[in-house]
Amino acid sequence: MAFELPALGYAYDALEPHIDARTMEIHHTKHHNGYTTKLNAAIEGTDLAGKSIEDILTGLDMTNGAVRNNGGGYYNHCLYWEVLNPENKGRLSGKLLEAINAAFGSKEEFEKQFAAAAGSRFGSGWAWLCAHEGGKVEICSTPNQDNPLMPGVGCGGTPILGIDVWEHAYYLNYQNKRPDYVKSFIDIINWNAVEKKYEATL
Ligand code: MN3
Repeated sequence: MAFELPALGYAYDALEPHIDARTMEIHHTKHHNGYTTKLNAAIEGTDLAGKSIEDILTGLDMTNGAVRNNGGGYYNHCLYWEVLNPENKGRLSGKLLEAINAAFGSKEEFEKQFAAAAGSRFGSGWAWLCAHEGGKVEICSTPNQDNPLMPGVGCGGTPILGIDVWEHAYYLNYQNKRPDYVKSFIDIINWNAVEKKYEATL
C-alpha cells in the first residue's frame, strides 16, 4: 500500500485571512504531494514498504536521506493540515489544558514559548508541541523535515501540534515576516484536534 496525499478537511480558502488560499493550494498539491510521491518511490521494494509512517519514522536509519526528508515531509504535513481550523479558535480545555498549564503556567505562556520556538528556528523547519509518556507536554523544534519521532531528533515525544516554518508555508502573504505568520497560525489552531491527539497518547 502506497501512501496517499490526504484530502484537507476544509477548502483552500477556509483559513483566510490567516493563511491565503494560493499558499494552501501550492503547499498541498505541490509540496505535500511531492513528499508523498518521493516517499513512495524511496520505500518501494524495500522492507519499509507496507509499514506505517510512524513505524518508519521511529525506526529510521537517519543516513537514509530520501526517507528522512520525504517521510518526515509526508507525516509533518498530514499533522499540519489536521491541527488547523478557523472554526475552533481558542477552545482549549480538558486534560490538554491541564497539561499545558502544568508545563507552561498558562495557555498564553505556552503560546509565547511556541512562537519563540517557531521564530528562532534558523532556516527551514518545524516547531512542535509533543506529549511524553505520563502526559507531560513539551515544546521543541527540528530542522528541515525532521520530526520528534525520529531517533535522536527534537524532544522525543509524540507530536500533537506542529507549525511549518519553511518559507513556502507563508512567503506569498507574509514575505519575511515569519512572526506574523506564527501569530496567525496560533489564532487558528484546531484545539479539538490537538486534544484528541493528546488523549490518544495517554
Ligand atoms: Mn511545508
